[in-house]
Formats: sequence, C-alpha cells, structure tokens
Amino acid sequence: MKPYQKRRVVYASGFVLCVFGIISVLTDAAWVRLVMNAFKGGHYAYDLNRDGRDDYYEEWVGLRLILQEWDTNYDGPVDYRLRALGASGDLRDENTEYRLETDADFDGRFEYREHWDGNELIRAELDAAGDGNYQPIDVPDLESKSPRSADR
Ligand SMILES: [Ca+2]
Ligand SMILES: [Ca+2]
Ligand SMILES: [Ca+2]
Repeated sequence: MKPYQKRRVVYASGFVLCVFGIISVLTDAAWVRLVMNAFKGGHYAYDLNRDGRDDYYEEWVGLRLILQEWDTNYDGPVDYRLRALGASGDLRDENTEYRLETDADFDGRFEYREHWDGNELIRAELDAAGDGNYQPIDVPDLESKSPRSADR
C-alpha cells in the first residue's frame, strides 16, 4: 500500500468514527440500548463489587427501564428494588409511578415499601410483623428526595 493510500484509510476511519460519535450523541445513544437488548433480552446483571457474583440487575423493555434490583450489602439476596408502575413505565421518566421496596435488616425479606408518583411520595408502608401485611406509616421526612435521583 502506498503512503497516500494509507493516509486515505486513516482519514476514512477517522471520519467514520466521528460520524459514529455524532450520531451517538444526537440519538442519546438509544440505538446502543436497542442493540444490547437484542443480544441480552433486556436483562442486565452486574457484579459491582467484583466478587464473581452479580449484585445489581436491570430490566429494560425497549427503551424503558422498568426494574432495578440491588443487593446493597453483597450477601446474595436482593434488598433494594425499584419497579416502574403505571402508564409510562419508565424509571427514568419524571412522571412515572414506581414502587421502592427495601430489606433494611438484610434478612432476605422486604418489609418496607414506598409508592411514588413522579417525585411525590404517595405512601409508605411497613410490614412490621413480617406476615406480608403492610401498614401505612408516617414518613418522617417527606422532603426526602426521590430515590431515583440518588447517585449509585
Ligand atoms: Ca458481586
Ligand atoms: Ca443483600
Ligand atoms: Ca427484612
């Protein structure tokens, strides 16, 4: 290959990469998600603490993120669950309803849950007896921010 041909290849590759990057930004990289979904069926599991066991899980339907599960203390059972409810059904959507469930004492059983409408907390419930019956409770801090805005 002659030097000017090599240059052409380099320029062409650079151009393709630039176009690729620009399209990614313009489309919010949505197509990446769709391509990944095609391979993974919308189910994504991650091993955040790198102990060889998956501890964070996401479920997507198309471009909608509908479920997040997290084993926050890395002992195996999931203790944090965020599930999209309602029409929009996208956890990233400010207007969607969703339910947060937590297993705060890490005994493998969820006992606390919150129902959110967008950024508004509708109700909080506690299953104090552990029999599956949730009782409404007062939320000490109604100003607490939506769990979706928390960094992870
Ligand atoms: Ca892990
Ligand atoms: Ca756990
Ligand atoms: Ca528990």
